[in-house]
Amino acid sequence: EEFRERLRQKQRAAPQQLATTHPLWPQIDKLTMEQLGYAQQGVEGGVWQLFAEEGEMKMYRRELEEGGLVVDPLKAVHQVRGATAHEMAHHFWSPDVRFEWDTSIEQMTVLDRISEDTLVFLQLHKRVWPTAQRDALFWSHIRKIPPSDPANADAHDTWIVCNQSTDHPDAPKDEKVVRVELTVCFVCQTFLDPPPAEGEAPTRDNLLTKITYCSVVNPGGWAPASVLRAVYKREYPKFLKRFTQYVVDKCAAQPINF
Ligand code: 18C
Repeated sequence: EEFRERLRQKQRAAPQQLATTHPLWPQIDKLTMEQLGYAQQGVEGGVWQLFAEEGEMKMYRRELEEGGLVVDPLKAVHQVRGATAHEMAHHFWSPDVRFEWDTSIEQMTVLDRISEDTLVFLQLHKRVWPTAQRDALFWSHIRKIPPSDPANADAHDTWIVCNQSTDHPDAPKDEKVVRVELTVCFVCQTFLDPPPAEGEAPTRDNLLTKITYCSVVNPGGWAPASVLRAVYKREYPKFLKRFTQYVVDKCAAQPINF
């Protein structure tokens, strides 16, 4: 009970400062909630094909082309022990640690701070032979889902990060670099499993976090389908394994941050 009270105090002390007056806000709010619903839909029904599996991690894709470009939607699920949904989501969102885990990036700039939970990023990605180099310009929003939301079901708590391509006056298109279009969501739920003993505060051994990562990336210009699908198949599993291990290792010696 003492632990729960400390948690309640912490939540009262840090009210979310929402970007409700920013012109992008209605889009950010709508897309984030849509993506949460999309992430929580199962992968049954035959449209999703499993293409990578390692331990608890499973990755599915749907083959899809738009205007002759491969845009294959991806949906990945994973489970990790030892870190919370908040810790996972925070590290996925924070610009401070991006280079620690996203090996596809060459440069990253925060172009705008829409609010304390929403940033605009410009990223230059590594070039993949034989195609032009890519960049990505997107807003990135992190949010805790209210405990009363049905999306929480039997979870202890749920967090989401949603990334979506946007425009920005400080990032005109470069002739040599092709801009991708992306929609990405990263949803995490903490479960206390096994639950702590009666009256005991949870330790990291009680934390089980379920992760769903969905993305659709339109390459924005010519890229051979075979090269693109090979990069996709190699890079997504590498990213999710590396990222989750990074967060677990980094948080291991720190107090739990729900
Ligand atoms: O979600 C991830 N990272 C977030 C924070 O950076 C954010 C970024 C998303 C970027 C999406 C990909 C952008 C294009 C990348 C170009 C290829 C780089 C590969 C480098 C290999 C050395 O949401 C984690 C992202 C993990 C990235 C996996 C790579 C995905 C490839 C998908 C297809 C890319 C289409 C265009 C590439 C054309 C080249 C054939």
